[in-house]
Amino acid sequence: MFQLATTLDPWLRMRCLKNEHEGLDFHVVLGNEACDLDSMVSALSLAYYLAKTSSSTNLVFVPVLNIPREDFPLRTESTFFLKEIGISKEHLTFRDEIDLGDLYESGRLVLSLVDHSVLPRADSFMEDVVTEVIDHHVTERKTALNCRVTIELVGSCSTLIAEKIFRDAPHILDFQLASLLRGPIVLDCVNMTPAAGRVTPKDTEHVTILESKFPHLTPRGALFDSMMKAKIDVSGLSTDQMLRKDLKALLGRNVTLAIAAIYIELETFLRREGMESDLRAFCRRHGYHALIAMPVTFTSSNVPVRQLAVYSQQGELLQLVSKALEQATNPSLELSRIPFDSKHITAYNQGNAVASRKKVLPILKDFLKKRSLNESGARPMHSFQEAEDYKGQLGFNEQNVVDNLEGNGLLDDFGEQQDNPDACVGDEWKYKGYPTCFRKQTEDGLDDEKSFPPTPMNSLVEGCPLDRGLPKLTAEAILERINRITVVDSEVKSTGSQ
Ligand SMILES: [Mn+2]
Repeated sequence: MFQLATTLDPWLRMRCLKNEHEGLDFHVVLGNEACDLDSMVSALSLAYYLAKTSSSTNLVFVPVLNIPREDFPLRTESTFFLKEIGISKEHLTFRDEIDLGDLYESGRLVLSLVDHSVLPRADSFMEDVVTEVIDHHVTERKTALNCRVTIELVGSCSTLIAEKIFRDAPHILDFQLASLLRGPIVLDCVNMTPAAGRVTPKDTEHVTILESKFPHLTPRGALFDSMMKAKIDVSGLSTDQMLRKDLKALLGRNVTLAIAAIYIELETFLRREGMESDLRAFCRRHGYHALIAMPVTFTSSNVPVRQLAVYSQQGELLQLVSKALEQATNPSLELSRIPFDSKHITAYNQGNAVASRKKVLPILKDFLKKRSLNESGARPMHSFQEAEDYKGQLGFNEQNVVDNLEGNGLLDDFGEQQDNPDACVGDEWKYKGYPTCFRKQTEDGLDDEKSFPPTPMNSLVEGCPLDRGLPKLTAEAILERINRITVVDSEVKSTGSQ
């Protein structure tokens, strides 16, 4: 990629020299807990803008990525993008590297929020130092005298930051900052394709200005394609990271199941060195009794190939879960055993290639419910109603532990998406970072408490458009899929999702 001397990365490096900041006050620009590309870029670019335009000498401006550093490698398109534009991840500040609570308590903190407008519950005590909000989601935030709120429902929050910079400080724009700002806009707006229903005239206007000022920016299409590829590239991830990238957990009474989407062939996955000890460590570390891995890959003609593996250290549980999946009829997964030499793993090819994780989850929920009922004692239920009532006491719930893979709408699941500008594309990781005591009544009448709001479409294994194959990244294929997205999206919206 064409590069010029830049000031942004060196500026970020200075943020890291913490001992330089003693006695200073902090103005932190905080992205949302999903820490998708848009959130990250909005935080970096707004903090840079503030630093370059502030006359204050006792304020240090710090963009903070609202995840632990440990989780950053899971955001594969963000790590890819930063590398492309020459910003070192060593120069970033993550949430676990700055004690915001401490700064707040000592009266040294000011906050700007980008790509979200209200602090999550765990952070809400800092609400009174929020002086600025820039967001592109529908919000219930009340305007307050001491807080400047800019909310516009554009395709990408980065558009709003770009607008601010064009308007107030065009002189700070250099090649790197322009590259930085354009990336999430192109990604969130599905390569600025109107049919995707995400791009607004303001997004297009600002991308066009950036491109006219910096004609050597990577062509849009190539940038979009490479970011899409990076999104599902798990080649650099450890087993633990690969499993955490797109994970759901089902909590039964005494059993917790993890269901992980993975994007490489099962054989390749299982043959990784030290795999069994990795799986054991993964389950132990996160408290799972069994893991169901659901690889999805694609043939050269983009037909999805699904496989499935069950892992558990507990022989009986392994057999029971495997049997439940083998014998499922609604739908039948059409599993055929792949010989694999381990007493802790059963491996399958899944003949039913449209049975996504969304279809597999109810099978496993059902398994957990029956198991809990069996364990709950010998007394038979006297009526169906009694059994139904009893189910409510099982303490069964589903936990969405996906906190990354901001799938792109082209690839993702539409079942649980939220009515927000990002839900369709780009950064639906948002809202999925940390527990928010989210409750919703599920269709089976159970009060389904999740640590996270519903998964917006974010997973290659969840189903929908991807069931028909990985999108070919040609203009025609994108348009064709986008038409589908638009339809599904409006359906979801009309049902009042969220
Ligand atoms: Mn966003």
